[in-house]
Amino acid sequence: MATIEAEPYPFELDPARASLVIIDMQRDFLEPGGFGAALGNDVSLLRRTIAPTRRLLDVARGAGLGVIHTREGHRPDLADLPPAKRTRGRLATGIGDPGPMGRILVRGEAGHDIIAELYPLPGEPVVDKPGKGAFHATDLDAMLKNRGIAQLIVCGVTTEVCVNTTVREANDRGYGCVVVADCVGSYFPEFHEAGLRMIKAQGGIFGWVASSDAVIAALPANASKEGMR
Ligand code: C5J
Repeated sequence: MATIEAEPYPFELDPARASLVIIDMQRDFLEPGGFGAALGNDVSLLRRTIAPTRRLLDVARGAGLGVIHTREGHRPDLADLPPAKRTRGRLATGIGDPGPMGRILVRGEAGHDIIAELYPLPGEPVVDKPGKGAFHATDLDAMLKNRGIAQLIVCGVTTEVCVNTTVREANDRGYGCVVVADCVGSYFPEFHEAGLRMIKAQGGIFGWVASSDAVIAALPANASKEGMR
């Protein structure tokens, strides 16, 4: 066991039962030529999560932690796209339409893929999710349970949408979640702040919030180095 300095209070991490979950770090959300940017969003607000997430990912891989990636998107025939999601926002160009990097949020298209900086290694599961939450209509829960995972270290975008939804779903399923504050991001700074506050409010009603430095310090290789000092 190792202790992560977190809010609202320290998180007792069991590395053998923990997994790093990286939510929707997709080109269409993060790259300047993608769908998010085409909608007028400032992608630099999301891109600042890339370097700390890369560092945490390297340490987690080195520590032998399981890593799971998710991507939001739909089948090419859009059979899994609810009409209510397709029409939401009254966008001239929306999900399934041709976008700057292929059909928007459609599996197999360039923009749907994960950014190069955080690309999954062979053997790291990629969960394709049609919803905001990573548990909805996916096999994520089964994969975690089959591996004996009870704790999630959560990174990704966006803080108030897919990260928050996933953490709430995970919390209801009994997982302890630590959201890594500098490894989650939003196009809206006020929603990012509120999204983190909602998670750790009321004694950690949905989970804990910690910095990537604090998580890295608690991961096995580093925890043992701390112990040797
Ligand atoms: C995610 C979204 N990944 N904001 N999607 O947060 O639509």
